[in-house]
Amino acid sequence: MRFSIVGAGAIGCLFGARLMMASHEVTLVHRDPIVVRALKKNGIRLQDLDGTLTKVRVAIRKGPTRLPGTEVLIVAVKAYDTRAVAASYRGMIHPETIVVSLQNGLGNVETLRSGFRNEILAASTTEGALSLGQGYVVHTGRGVTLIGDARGASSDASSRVKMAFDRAGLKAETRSNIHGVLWTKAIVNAAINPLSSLTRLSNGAIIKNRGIRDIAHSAMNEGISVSHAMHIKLVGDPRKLWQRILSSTRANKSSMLQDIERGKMSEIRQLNGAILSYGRKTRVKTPVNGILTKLVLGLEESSKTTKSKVLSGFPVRTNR
Ligand code: KPL
Repeated sequence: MRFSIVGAGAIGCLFGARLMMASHEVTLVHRDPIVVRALKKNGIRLQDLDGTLTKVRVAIRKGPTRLPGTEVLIVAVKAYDTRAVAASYRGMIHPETIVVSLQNGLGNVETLRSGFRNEILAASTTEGALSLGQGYVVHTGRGVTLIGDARGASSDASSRVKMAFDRAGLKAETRSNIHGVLWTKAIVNAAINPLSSLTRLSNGAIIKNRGIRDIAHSAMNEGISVSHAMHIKLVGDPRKLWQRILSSTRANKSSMLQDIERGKMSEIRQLNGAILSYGRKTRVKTPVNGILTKLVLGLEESSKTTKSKVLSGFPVRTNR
């Protein structure tokens, strides 16, 4: 199959490398010329679960760009960049191309619909991926990727993408209730990512800490109440999934902690922030998600400043 992947972060590189190694055609697209240059020079460096390092050559383009011949376009950018992707690719992608949102957070599919007339699938993954620099990714934990048609229709496209992922060693399953999957995962991420960012603890350390577990459970209970008020059918109990994800990605730093450490924006608005705003709409109280949102917004602010100081010795704008 011919894949294009927009977003050469940890997840984009992990999926790109694995699909390439399974003989699919892959083009990675990234908007930052520095990342594009690094990937052109070194390819993707993938460190496997057993420590093996493999260099994988992929085609890399600076985006936004036309991607003729693409059968599947995977959107693997951060949730706060989805709007920019939808706007900049409007009218550029062949109508037959299947678009797959492989992202954390709520609202990505709805945002992609504003820019793509294509069939849109949503995918939610629990694969652990840690970025060690441009194009250098460590696969820190095996997970599963659930895929489904965003309109809830049964789709041949979901099965084909699932098969391609499976053959690439990325265990995948199709789901008809993909919105329930996305909500369940968002509730879990909202109880891992901000807590790991605020404490700087790895996923494995979080699971051992009683106090953090209590906060995580309160955050998840609020998310569950909001999802009920929204008539979303969750897929399993988020509290059990929380436990499972943390133990299978022990060695991982959550994606939000990775962003904070780089002085980048985080996905707090699309996780706890989204639960908070849906809570307001449905009149469900979400004080813990509210506090976590405000704290991480503060953290974003301070880590931006810290990064500037580290870079130059005095505060400068980093434009990232
Ligand atoms: O989705 C993740 C993330 O970091 O965003 C998990 C699965 C929690 C892995 O860290």
